[in-house]
Amino acid sequence: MSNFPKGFLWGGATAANQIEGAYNEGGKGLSVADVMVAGGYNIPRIITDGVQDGYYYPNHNAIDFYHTYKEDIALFAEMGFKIFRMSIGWTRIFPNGDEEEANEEGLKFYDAVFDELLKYGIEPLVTLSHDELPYALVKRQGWSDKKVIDYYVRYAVTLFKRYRNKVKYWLPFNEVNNLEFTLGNFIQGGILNEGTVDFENQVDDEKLRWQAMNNVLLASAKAVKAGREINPDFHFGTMICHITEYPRTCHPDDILHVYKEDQFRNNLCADVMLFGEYPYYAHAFFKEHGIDLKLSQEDLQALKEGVCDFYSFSYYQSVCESVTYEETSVKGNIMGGLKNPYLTESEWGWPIDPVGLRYTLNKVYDRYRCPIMITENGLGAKDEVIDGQIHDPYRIAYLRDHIKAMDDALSDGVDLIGYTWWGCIDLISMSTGEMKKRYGFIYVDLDNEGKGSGERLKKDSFYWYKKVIASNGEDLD
Ligand code: BGP
Repeated sequence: MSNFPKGFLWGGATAANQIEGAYNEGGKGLSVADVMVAGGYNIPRIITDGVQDGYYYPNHNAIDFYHTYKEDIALFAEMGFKIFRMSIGWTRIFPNGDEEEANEEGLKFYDAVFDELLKYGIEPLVTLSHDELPYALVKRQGWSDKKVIDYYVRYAVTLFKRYRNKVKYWLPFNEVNNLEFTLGNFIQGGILNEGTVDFENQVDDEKLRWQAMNNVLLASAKAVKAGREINPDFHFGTMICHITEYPRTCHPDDILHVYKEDQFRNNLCADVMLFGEYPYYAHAFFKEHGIDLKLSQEDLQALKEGVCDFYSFSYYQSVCESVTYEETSVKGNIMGGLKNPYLTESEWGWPIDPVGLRYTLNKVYDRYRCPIMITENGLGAKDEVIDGQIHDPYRIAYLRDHIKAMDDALSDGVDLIGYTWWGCIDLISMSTGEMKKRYGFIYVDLDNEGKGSGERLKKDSFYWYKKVIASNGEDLD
């Protein structure tokens, strides 16, 4: 007997910028994703100052979900999805981010998407901001500008009012803690050097970064409070990029190092979003680094009043860290860290660690004691089409092992309520801009240059996941 409770929310996850395409249709403005050119494994995505001739921007057309959503949602329904995670493109609603009036055409598009999902009994889970900050706000130093809080709250309230009877589950920000990483500076924070920059050469002004982070957390809290006033039945979740860290050795310095890393990397934002205040270790850090967030009484009150009610996170991998270990072999991957000799890796160098998922679920439940949803987990891999079929046993194996880990965590007593596999349909990779880094159960016939028919094909994993959902996690053969 599996431990999955009745009503467990099985589904898949996406983001507007990685699926919709139609980047300049329906009155949409430019977002950060629209100025990122394609990269590759270990090739950073160049960010251009506006859209420029001579570059290929993969998110502009993505997989064209803007025009194919009916067909795609029918496939999700066929798999038996109970929930579908998607984001709303901020610039479809407010093209420059700071308008007084919302763009009706954008709102209508999402009305149609939600209606389609609800027709099949699929619950929408909506991220308000998934790497889609309006580019016009980036030009004004993104989230480090306090005014962006008001623009975001206006955007959020517009959505809450419009969709109050269609959407119950909301995530204010995708991987909110990534703002603290260099990679997140541009994508999440929109803090940009003058002119053309790339990930490698991001400006790294620590004070500005924390100011931006604080503005994001305040914006989240204010939106959550406003949302609950509009519909008390709304559920709000954190969305943390959880990089589970292991000490590479049992040297006490390594244990302490990893503990501190975990606090800052994984816990800090969730602590604010679920406990309603900055934790003690953050105060100590701010003091030591001369960071003054200038929090007013009103701000402190806002953080308290706008706490989320469930914990959600992305889990792809674990990494090893050490301050004592002499590592001669290759470093970890995009998330840093050292290689773990006990784990295998994906073709893109991401360690595969299902036991780490059980460990992480226990760890976060222990800390927050609230319902938990895994809102991203998945394997990016190359697929081959042979006679119209895609055999992807590697994806099924990854999924099976992670579902077993969830089952084990449920038996440990963790209150896990849902699981949305990342990239349930092939989409544009966030870090590389590639199509060939495929996550989907549904194959999309497009290559890295956006060439192909766009046709959708069901992979073996499509049928496998369907069976898992139908048996509520029981049938994993
Ligand atoms: C997360 C992002 C997603 C997604 C995923 C996989 O960090 O929230 O948008 O893309 O990672 O990463 P990638 O697309 O780089 O393989």
